[in-house]
Amino acid sequence: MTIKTLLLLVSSSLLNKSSTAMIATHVKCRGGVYPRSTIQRVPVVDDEVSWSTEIKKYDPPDYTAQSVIGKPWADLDIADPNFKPKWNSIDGNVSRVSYLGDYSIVNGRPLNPMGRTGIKGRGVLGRWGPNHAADPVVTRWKKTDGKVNIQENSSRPILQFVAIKRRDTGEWALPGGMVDPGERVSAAAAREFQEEATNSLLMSQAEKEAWQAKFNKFFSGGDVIYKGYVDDPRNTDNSWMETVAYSFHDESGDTVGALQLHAGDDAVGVRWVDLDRQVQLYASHQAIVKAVAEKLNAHY
Ligand code: RP5
Repeated sequence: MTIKTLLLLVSSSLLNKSSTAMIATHVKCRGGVYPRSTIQRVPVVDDEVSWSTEIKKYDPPDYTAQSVIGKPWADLDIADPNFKPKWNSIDGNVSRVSYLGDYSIVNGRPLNPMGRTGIKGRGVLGRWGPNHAADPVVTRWKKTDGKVNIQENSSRPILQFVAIKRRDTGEWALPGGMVDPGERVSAAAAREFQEEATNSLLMSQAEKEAWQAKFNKFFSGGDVIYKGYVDDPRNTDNSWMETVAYSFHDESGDTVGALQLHAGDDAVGVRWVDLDRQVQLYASHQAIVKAVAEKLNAHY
């Protein structure tokens, strides 16, 4: 399959001073079997992704996983008379606003602004429309005997970032997660790091507070590195992931860089990974770490 529209990292509206890499089209949420199911997506070739391209026959399966139905953290069924969402708005303490601008509602359902995915419904996602996540990119310089490692070919310093191995797909990923209703996105990024990459879930309340006191300053100084759509394998025509990714850099390596990592919650592994173009990551995380490398003038 030619992926002529894939690629592109185009810069868009800048947040703070950091550049925001945008995903030009989605690939990982097209084709194949939908995650945690036996439902086959209908194939959608590159030229058919956009809703503005008319397709004679497009009749994808309609799938909402049993695991989200009736859950307190999830929306009601779209046809439930008690479900009265305020699309494209802040709806109580749930944000139904997309970073991509207003999305369309067709036959009562929000339409994925990036186009067709070969499956409709909500899949395993909790929200119809945008599902908001936060991703922390925690970095330090790679050092040997206290000296920063310089990569021979690029002559640039090698950056390391914290990655977790996801329990659901087994892929390496940023230790991100969903923003809780009413939660500040930046707070969610720090909380997710704590839950996914440290042993905070085993800590007592006092230990958690001590951790927070120690790392509050570090995690309050993050730069927004990306804000937008995520090419997440769970996306559907009516439900999709969006994230804000924050870069938290430990220049000296003495703060978070010296932390003992511990896989928690949804992770089965955690480690410092040398950042370069060979790194394969979940969803759109590769584009995000690349943007961090560029921002810090690191080897990639
Ligand atoms: C990705 O899914 C986001 O970038 C974030 O890393 C993650 C959030 O989902 P869970 O890890 O909570 O499943 O799209």
